[in-house]
Amino acid sequence: MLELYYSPTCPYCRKVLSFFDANGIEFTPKDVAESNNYNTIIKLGGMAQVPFLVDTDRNKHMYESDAIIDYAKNLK
Ligand SMILES: N[C@@H](CCC(=O)N[C@@H](CS)C(=O)NCC(=O)O)C(=O)O
Repeated sequence: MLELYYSPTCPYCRKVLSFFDANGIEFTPKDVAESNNYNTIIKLGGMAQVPFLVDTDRNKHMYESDAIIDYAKNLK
């Protein structure tokens, strides 16, 4: 399962969200303003930056919108 940590006002996040939407990529959205999501990013990746992708099946996580899109492309 893919989890995308994002902020609704972040243009890099919107780019990834648009790509996921256009390509029918299933994911769980995680708004960093909610719950403990912000702390989770810092704990896993070390930086408070969005977008941040977690692939729970492959135990991978990454920053950078272009890297996230490339990663998702290669899953298809
Ligand atoms: N190069 C990054 C830029 C991401 C970025 O600048 N995100 C902003 C929000 S729009 C952010 O999280 N800033 C907080 C920080 O970098 O500490 C990408 O393409 O994902």
